[in-house]
This record gives sequence, structure tokens and C-alpha cells, in this order.
Amino acid sequence: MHCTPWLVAFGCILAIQAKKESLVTEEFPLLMPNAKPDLPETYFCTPIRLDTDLTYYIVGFRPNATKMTAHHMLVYGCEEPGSKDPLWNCGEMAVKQPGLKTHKPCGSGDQIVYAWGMDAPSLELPAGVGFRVGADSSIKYLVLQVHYASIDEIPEKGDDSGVFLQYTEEQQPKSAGVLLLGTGGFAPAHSTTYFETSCEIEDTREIHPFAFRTHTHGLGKVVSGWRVRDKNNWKLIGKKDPMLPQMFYPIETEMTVRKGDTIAARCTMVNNRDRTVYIGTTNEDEMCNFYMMYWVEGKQPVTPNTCFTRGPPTWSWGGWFGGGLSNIPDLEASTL
Ligand code: IYT
Ligand code: CU
Ligand code: CU
Repeated sequence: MHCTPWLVAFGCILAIQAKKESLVTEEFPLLMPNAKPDLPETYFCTPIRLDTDLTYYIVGFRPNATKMTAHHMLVYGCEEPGSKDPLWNCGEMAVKQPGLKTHKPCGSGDQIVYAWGMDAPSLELPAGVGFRVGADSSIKYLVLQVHYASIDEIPEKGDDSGVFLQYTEEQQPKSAGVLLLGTGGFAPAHSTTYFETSCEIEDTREIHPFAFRTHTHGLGKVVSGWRVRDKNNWKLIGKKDPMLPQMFYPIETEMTVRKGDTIAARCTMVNNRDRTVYIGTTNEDEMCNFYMMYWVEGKQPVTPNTCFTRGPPTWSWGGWFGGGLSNIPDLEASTL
């Protein structure tokens, strides 16, 4: 699009703006390769290797989910995949399919770029925002993980659940990224326990959160994520019942996060069991995660992209050896 000098500047800008709105995107199918899980609760992973000479910008995700078959699906960006096989077992709390290797989704450098739970809609990133993958990025592979809830609806030829990646080769001015907050720690038997984490933001750019996702296992009641200014001025980023589909929900409030702010998350867990429940990777354990999807101007996402603490009982938001935060919204952080 070129504008000859006599075109009124305004008209020219409109023309360019119109072109931007009509961004040309392609769709790439990241689908299970006619997978045939033998049992429910199977977690399968399949990789795609990205061209390392070209940079692609993922601007949207369109799920191809066969109802009832998939409980959840995750798309990981990896430096190295867990395996280079077309299909492998990759569940944290999984049934293992004989004949297939078992590996984590990513071998190294992993981050979640999309999450689908029952009835999740497509995820379109804001205008001008893209997940940068391929050459000019640490994401060299994309790995699809499907958690099979049921195998009854899988056709003879196998399952093709997955996601259509909407991408462009046109450079996007803003980069999408995901900040993962998590904790360690444990919940004593018959207790309500707060799993808390927080980190100060060092990046000098303005960070624009636009979606969030929560993840716990069965004991999670409420997960809330906050921006804390001056360690005492709290603003909610997102809050959800983690038993709802664990997908990325849009952030309603327009807000930015900047250097010196603290990002904080709390998982309120109720343990009615007769035993202590620890953070860990099996169904018997727990996890406490708050994912914040954001965009920043420029080519690189924010690093570090994780914020983990020891969690309870030794680490808490307000503790001296914890987050050093005050004016904690105790009730709002633990009720829906
Ligand atoms: C111990 C824990 O909290 N694990 C979480 C978060 C996590 C995700 C990634 C930890 C690491 C990662 O590289 I990606 I280290 C966890 O496993 N969360 C699950 C998985 O991402 C499936 C989830 O559903 O959020
Ligand atoms: Cu699942
Ligand atoms: Cu988990």
C-alpha cells in the first residue's frame, strides 16, 4: 500500500488502517494424528516443528474439539519438545498407553500459549498482537496436549481434536506472552489453606494483561490474581472458580502493569481429607497456578516468565520472609 503525495494524509492513514484491520492470516491445523487412546484419562501430545528461518505471529486459536472426547487441551510453546515422535503419553496424572513413550509436553523452555476447556470459544488476540514463534523467538516447537475424558465418541479412524492456529508472517508491533505464577507448599488435613505467591516486575515496558487462566486440582475453591502498587494498593486482575473449565478468560478491566508493581496470586484450598496434601504432579497432589496473558510493545516477551514461591506454611503475601505486602484484601481474594 503506497500513498502518492497528493493523497490527503488522513485518507492515507485510513487506507493503511483498513489494510491492518484486514490482516491476512492463514490457518495451520495442530491436531491429533488420528489418535486412538485405549482408556479415558489418557493424555496425548503431538508436536509441530516450526521453520527456524521464518518468524510467524500467532494471532488467534480456533479449537477443533469433539465434545465429550476432550476434557481439556493445551498448546505449549517449547524450545525442545518432550519427544519428536508424532504421538506420546504426556499427562501429569495420566493413564499410560502401552506402546507409546511417556514424556512431558516440552523438553525445555516451555510456556502455555493456549488452553481449551469444555465449551471454550476461539481466542483472538487484540489487534497488532501476536505470539512470536519460529526464527526470532525461543519457541521452536508447538506441542498440543489433549486430555481424553472419554473415548466413546472417537471414530474408527481415530481422533483429530486440536486447534487451528491463525497466523501471519506480517510482523506484529506487539508481542503476546504468558506470565505463570505458582507455589509449592502443602495443606494440612482438614484445613483451609492459602497458597500465595508474588513477584516484583522488573521489565521497563508497560505490560497490558488481556486474559488469565487458573489451574488447581480438586481442592481449589478460588484463585485470584492481583496487581499491587506500592505493596499496599491492590487491583484485581482476575478471579475464578478453578473447577470451571480451565481456559483463558478475558480480563474485563483495562489496566497496565509497570516496573516496580507486584503481581500476586492466591489459591484458596479446602482440604477435607484425612491427610496432608502437597503440591505435586499427580491427582493425589495439588497445584496452584495463575496464568496472566499480556502484550508488550516490541519483539520479546517479559522475562522471567514464571513467579514461584515456597508457598504455605513458610511463605505468604504478608510474611516478613514472604511478599512483604500489606492492606491484603483477604475476603475478596478468597471468595467468588
Ligand atoms: C508444579 C506446578 O505448579 N505445575 C504447574 C505449572 C507449570 C506449568 C508449566 C509448571 C511448570 C511448567 O513448565 I508449562 I515448571 C502445571 O503443571 N500446570 C498444568 C500444566 O501446565 C499442564 C496446568 O494445567 O496449568
Ligand atoms: Cu483435563
Ligand atoms: Cu496440575
